[in-house]
Amino acid sequence: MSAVVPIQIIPRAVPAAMKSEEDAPKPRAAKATDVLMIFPKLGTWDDIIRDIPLSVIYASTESVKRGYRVKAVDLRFFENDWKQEIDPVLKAGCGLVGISVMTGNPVRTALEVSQYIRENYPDIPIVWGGPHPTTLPEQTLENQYVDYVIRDGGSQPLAELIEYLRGGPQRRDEIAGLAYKNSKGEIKVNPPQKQFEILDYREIPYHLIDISGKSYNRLNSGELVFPIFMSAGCPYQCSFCVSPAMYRKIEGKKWVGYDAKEVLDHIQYLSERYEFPRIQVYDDESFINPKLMKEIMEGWVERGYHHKFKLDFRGIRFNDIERKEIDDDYLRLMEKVGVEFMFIGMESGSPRMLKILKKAIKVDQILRVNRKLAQFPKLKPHYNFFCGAPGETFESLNETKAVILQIMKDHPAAYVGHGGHWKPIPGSEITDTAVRDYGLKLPDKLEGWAEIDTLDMDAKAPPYSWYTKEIQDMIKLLTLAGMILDGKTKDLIGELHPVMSFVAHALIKMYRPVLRLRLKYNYAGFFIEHKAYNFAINSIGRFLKNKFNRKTLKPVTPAAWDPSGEQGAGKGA
Ligand code: B12
Ligand code: SF4
Repeated sequence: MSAVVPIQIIPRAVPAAMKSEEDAPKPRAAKATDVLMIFPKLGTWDDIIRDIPLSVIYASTESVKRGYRVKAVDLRFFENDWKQEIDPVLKAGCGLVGISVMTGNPVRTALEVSQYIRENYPDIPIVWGGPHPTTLPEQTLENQYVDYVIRDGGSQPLAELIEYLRGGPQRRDEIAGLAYKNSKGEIKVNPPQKQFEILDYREIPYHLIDISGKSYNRLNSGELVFPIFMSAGCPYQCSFCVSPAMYRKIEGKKWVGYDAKEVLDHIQYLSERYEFPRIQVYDDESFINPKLMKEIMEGWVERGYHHKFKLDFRGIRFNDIERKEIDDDYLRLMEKVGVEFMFIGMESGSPRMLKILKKAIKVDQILRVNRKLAQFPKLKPHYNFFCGAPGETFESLNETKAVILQIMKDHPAAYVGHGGHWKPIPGSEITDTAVRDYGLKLPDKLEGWAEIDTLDMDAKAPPYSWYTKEIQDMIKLLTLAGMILDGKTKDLIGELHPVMSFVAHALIKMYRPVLRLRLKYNYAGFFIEHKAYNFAINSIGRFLKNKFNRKTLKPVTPAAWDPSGEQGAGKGA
């Protein structure tokens, strides 16, 4: 293997008549593959939620429409053999490699892939897209292995970048959302896109990935959960979330609901091509316009989808459920539709923390809505919360504890999240607060963000200046409460293994009174159960890894690519 080759910027001669180097003839010609889109390994999440890599599919839409040769590979299905998988494509000639990157562990694996490509195929440019580079384009580009960043929706800018690289008339300084290093090595960040990227479902190139429940499912259940959007954007300003920063660039309304008929036709279109029993709406906020959602739900029932699919929402808020339009009839309609899991952000049970988090909800509202939902047993609320954001104290955690216990009492079938430590996600307002007011040091290099991963329940508490031993103990207690007091752990294990489920059920039942006593006295001394719990979770992780045989589950490989673009488009192919 050759040594690390830093970015090669070959200065181009600029004829005098041209305005800038952007006008200069481009050096590249059409390649066997115009872009190889890569979804990297995420880490622990890969065995828990392995959803379709929608990011690389959506971002390829305009490129496929224009007839560019696009291949996609999902590295979650490979161990160390991922290099053999991408080598043939890169060797045959590839104009660009695109990688989709979220903050945390995906940064590590995306860097590993980028380094490999740079070292072995130094002429192939690399573009990163996704939430991480979107919020930190400059720092991402400072890394020697990243040549381009595309911020926000990737479809249009990616196609324009390909056109530029193929030597077409496209200028790269005119591609909205693109950031790059110019010929002097300076980082240039073009103005962002100012409209939401709303794609025509007929043009989304789902065929780039071989979609089936065998490969894409949760906890290796074999059940394909098809993700779709019913709206774009979110008008709220929660301080812990990246959405406000992302949507600030959008001109006009920060939320757009999709046409009801188009949403229903999209589902029809998918159901003719794939087999899936469940749909998850990936929207940030689905209920800004309850009338529109009602129209979708009525159409859903008219078309008989309620006999075919379960429907889960991840963007639904406590205040939505208290709107006057969302009355009992509305909730009954949701039950009829087959709505099951509703992920509702509670975030904290402390009035002070809710203010800091700018969640725009109140504690009494949380409790009221929970009691209301208890009357609709088919709807399963899953209330997410987290601990330890700047401003958190032992008292505020105590308030969260009280709310969790009350929720469980009022609605024993409800789920609460697993808690866990707050992490500084770049772009969120509260991350800036932590830096400004609490002296938190953020990674000054791209690779540092790989350490900011949230799925580390057993890891040591983060070294935040506002953490005390009391806070850390309380977070341990709440994390265990979030997993043990509701039926989540038992239900999840039930899906994995009947014997394991029976044993887990018995243990959880025996342990609950002990945990309740601990919670009553806020006592986290001799916390061997916490260690035992982490051990059990890690064992389940290993079990899942073994059960998920990557070699036999590989979805479409670049080598199997068919220029007609038809591969994998059949039902559960
Ligand atoms: C599904 C999902 C997950 C899944 C993973 C998806 C999968 N395929 O299995 C799981 C459960 C693993 C997950 C985990 C987490 N997630 Co998440 N997740 C989402 C969610 C709901 C949908 C992602 C998605 O597919 N969107 C649809 C696609 C089309 O959008 P997209 O990914 O943004 O892609 C577009 C552009 O970004 C761009 N693009 C993306 N990739 C590329 C690549 C190239 C080359 C180009 C040119 C363009 C491009 O083009 C696409 C459109 O054309 C989003 C919220 C949302 N509505 O998007 C949050 C979101 C991505 N998650 C977020 C967070 C905070 C997390 C967690 C940290 C949560 C936690 N508490 O643990 C973890 C950390 C992940 C990790 N370290 O591994 C944040 C982003 C934070 C960040 N900076 O990365 C989001 C935006 C939610 C939010 N508003 O806060 N998540
Ligand atoms: S947490 Fe949800 S409601 Fe709040 S800004 Fe983010 S997406 Fe919107």
